[in-house]
Amino acid sequence: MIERRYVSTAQVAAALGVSVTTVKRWVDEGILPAQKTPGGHRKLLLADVLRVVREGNFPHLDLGRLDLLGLEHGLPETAGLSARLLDALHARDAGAARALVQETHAAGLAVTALADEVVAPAMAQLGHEWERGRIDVLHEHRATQISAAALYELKSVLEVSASPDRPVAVGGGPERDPYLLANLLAEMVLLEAGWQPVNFGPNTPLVSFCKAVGKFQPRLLWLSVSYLDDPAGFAARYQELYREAARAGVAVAVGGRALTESVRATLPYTTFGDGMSHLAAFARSLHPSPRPPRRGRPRGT
Ligand code: B12
Repeated sequence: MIERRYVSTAQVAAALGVSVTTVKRWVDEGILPAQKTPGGHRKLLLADVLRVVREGNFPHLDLGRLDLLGLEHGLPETAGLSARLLDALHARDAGAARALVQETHAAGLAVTALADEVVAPAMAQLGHEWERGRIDVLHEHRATQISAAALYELKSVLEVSASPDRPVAVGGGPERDPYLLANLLAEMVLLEAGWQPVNFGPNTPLVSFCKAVGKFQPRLLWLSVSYLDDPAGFAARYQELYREAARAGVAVAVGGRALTESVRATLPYTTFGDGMSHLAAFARSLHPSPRPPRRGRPRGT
């Protein structure tokens, strides 16, 4: 059902147009995470190889060597993937949702695109159907749980290949905001960007984030705000959190539909983002991920 596709160092060397020794050195330098088999062989997760492909520039790239059926024709459009996810959610087909999430990632779709171009549009469509009375709030809850289950499995794949020395980020949603998916995706995007995210999830009192800043000494705090029943009360408590973070030199990234322009105008923050691609770009600006050495490196870097 869930394929964690592994490829050999020889396959990777052939696909990237480099020697097996180079691939082994990249593994030893932590640029290409790998698992060692009891026999001492290095097993590389396909998703990691495709991530390095995305970050590097390999003039002799030949993905066909990784015999990934159908990749030479490129990934399907994300709009099509989002429609497929919506179909799975309508049908309450958890298996189809899991397969879609796993396979698109294994095929090279970044978590940021999965979040902004696949999951968010599919859930937004469900929201419109609820608003028009076509579906019940029950479907929204079930769709959230099915999507979350598929994402948690992908998160475990991302965690396997995470390198040891990563900066810490803490985050979640404020009190009385029940929204789960945006925070889970923020956590996964930060994992993919080489961070160690600590997600407190939705409905977390802002005062607890103040404590988390002291306890976890993060470099980054994210806040996803999808629902506010008391914007003024939130702004007052948030000011205290931002002061705490600023004192500790912690960058604060905020986002979410409830942070409208008028609400944002009352808040200090380091960065605001409309989508997870903004969070990833900001996180990478604070902590650039290590790049493959010279051979295959983008021109001029
Ligand atoms: C699922 C859902 C629920 C579920 C939540 C289940 C759960 N545990 O998560 C439940 C049923 C609880 C719910 C409740 C309500 N809901 Co509701 N809900 C939704 C729905 C369908 C999907 C939300 C979701 O998870 N989307 C997926 C995430 C990944 O996408 P996203 O939130 O857009 O986040 C993206 C960006 O904002 C950004 N982002 C988000 N956080 C962050 C953080 C950072 C740092 C950055 C950089 C970026 C960023 O990136 C994300 C990915 O692209 C939306 C429809 C929609 N348009 O999203 C309606 C929707 C948000 N709900 C709505 C409403 C009205 C409500 C209720 C008030 C209904 C009611 N009367 O009770 C309540 C309010 C909450 C409450 N107190 O209960 C309306 C809001 C309308 C408005 N004007 O804002 C919507 C838009 C539906 C609609 N079309 O009318 N809801």
